[in-house]
Amino acid sequence: MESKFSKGIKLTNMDITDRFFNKLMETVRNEVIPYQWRALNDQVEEAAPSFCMRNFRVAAQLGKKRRELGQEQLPTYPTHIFNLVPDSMDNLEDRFYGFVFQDTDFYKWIEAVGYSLSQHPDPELEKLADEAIDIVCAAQHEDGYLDTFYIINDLSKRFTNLRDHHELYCLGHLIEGAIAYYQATGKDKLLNAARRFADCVDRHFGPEEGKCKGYPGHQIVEMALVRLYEVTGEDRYLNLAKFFIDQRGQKPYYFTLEFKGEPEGENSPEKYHYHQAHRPVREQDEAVGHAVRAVYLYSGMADVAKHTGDKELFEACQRLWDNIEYKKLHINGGIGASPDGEAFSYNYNLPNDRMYNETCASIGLVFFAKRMLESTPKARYADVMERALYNGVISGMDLDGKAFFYVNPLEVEPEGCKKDAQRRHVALPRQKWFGCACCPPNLARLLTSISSYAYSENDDTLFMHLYLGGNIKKQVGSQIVNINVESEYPWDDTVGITMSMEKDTRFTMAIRIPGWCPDAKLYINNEELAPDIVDGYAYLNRRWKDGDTIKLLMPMEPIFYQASTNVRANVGKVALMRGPLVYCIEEADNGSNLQLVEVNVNAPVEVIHEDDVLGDIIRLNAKGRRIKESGGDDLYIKFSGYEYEEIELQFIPYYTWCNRGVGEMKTYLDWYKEK
Ligand code: FUB
Ligand code: ZN
Repeated sequence: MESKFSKGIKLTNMDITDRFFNKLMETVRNEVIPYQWRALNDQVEEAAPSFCMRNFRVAAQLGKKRRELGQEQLPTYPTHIFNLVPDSMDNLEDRFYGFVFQDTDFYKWIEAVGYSLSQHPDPELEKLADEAIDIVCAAQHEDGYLDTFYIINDLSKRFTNLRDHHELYCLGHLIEGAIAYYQATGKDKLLNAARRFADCVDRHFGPEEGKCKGYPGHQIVEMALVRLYEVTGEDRYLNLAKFFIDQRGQKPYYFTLEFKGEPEGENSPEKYHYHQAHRPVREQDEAVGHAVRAVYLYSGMADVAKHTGDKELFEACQRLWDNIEYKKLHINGGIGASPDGEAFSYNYNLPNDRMYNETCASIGLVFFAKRMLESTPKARYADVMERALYNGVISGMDLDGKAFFYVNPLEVEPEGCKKDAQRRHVALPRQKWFGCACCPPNLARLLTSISSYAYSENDDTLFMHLYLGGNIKKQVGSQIVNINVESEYPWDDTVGITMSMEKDTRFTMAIRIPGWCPDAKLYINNEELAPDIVDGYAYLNRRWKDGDTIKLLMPMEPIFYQASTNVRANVGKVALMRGPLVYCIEEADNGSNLQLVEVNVNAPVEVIHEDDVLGDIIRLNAKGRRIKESGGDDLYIKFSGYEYEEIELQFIPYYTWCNRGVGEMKTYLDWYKEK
């Protein structure tokens, strides 16, 4: 934490021209946001209903009745049901349906809408959003409380099941959505609703005597409260975030107090690991439990540490980060190796075909990386952010934004995903929507705000973490400097930067040298440099003048990688990458029975530019061989070795897999060397 902090650039300060991300962002803007709106309103026939907007309407009606008749006149419903699915969509009752956290479907939608509007004004979308905000705000209880599950079912039970229910999670997403919409439009109706709910929570929880000492079962409110503090300047939001963080893991365990009457077992130590509440967070050094919750917590910890200068808390973030990066990270940036609890597994247990790797977990890892980078710019944080973003995050969506993966495997045998209990959670192909629809809207909010991940700044430095192309405005003293970044990343190896400004100005461009390319070269005005590289960033501090150029050259040879030998699943195997992209082979190009193919690691790999059904991409062709089938009708035969036929293996970028129907896929392959 010794260096000066930075902050992600404002979305309005960058006009993105990046071909790769522009396509993704346009897909979100034109497909995902409108589709999601229909999903929130249960208008997508082939998808599981969300009930989200309906729940807000029902809550508002009940609120009206409550005010007219009194709370005691209203019906109550049980609050132990986690996901209420009606038998039929006809004759629904005036009650809450769906998962307990269904409100967040809207909050994530409005966040993506906010980010999108800040870059692409769209009066029609804004009008729709305003109307939706009216519906949401009408549901808010007089004292600011806003969670339709309890408003509809039984208000007297609110905040009584922090472990399993998601009121504080809903508040977190509400805050994030409200801030995005406020910053895009200047309209503060939803922000005020978020503040009122945050104030209600602040009155209920805290260190003061008489207040509840609980903390959320599903984190996110911590980082959201820090954002609310940043936007409003109100210390109490930061203090509340810190309270939730420090309370977690204290003894006596809050969840045990909360569930006094519960049968033994429910509050077992595993449950505490699941919630990262097994120990005070400052003492934790291994990423455990539900992966999304974990990385949301670590992000909140990094935020609080940054704002309070809390070294001890930041050191805990660093230890947890190291554990993920060195022991628990799949090559595609996926985390959460265990489907049991959507959770981290033990160190180095990184299976290829039965892992979980939820899209949201990789997104959460990107959040965590962003915060680590803003506190201490180390290229390795950005390397992981990039690994996740270009691989296991965007594989969560198909190329036309109409279907989504919840889990992101590295190897697939379709029959196994249907018939093997350990792989059944790998739903093929991508799904139209999910009853528990956390991943698609999470993708939408991340992709629409991508520039704030790619670049961060402080008064005198612009950090380039990712090589996103576009025009950036940077305030330096009283002057606005325009920084134009031309980039065909991740396909092309050259990034060109041109400065325009009225007066010569001193500031620092801090450019990340990617971990995958230690031989990157930098040029200023076409002269090669040997800059100071600190923690993987080249710091170019000078008096810049109009027309100055920087060129970053990152030779992008295809490279085979092997995992640490501690990763049992991948001993004797290699994965192919080019630049930040992980590649895989699919049945569509290579036939079935991919267990029979091996790749030749010392033959040249051909780089092929293709513009086809998978988009304008680079494919890689490698020499390989296929074991000839043997054995006949016998399951076991006396050893005689295999016979091979030579083949050409066709690799595609991992994120494009499963866009041509369901088939086998492999990322890690057996290898051999030509004699
Ligand atoms: O609990 C809310 C969300 O649902 C989690 O973040 C996801 O992992 C899914 O379980
Ligand atoms: Zn998810």
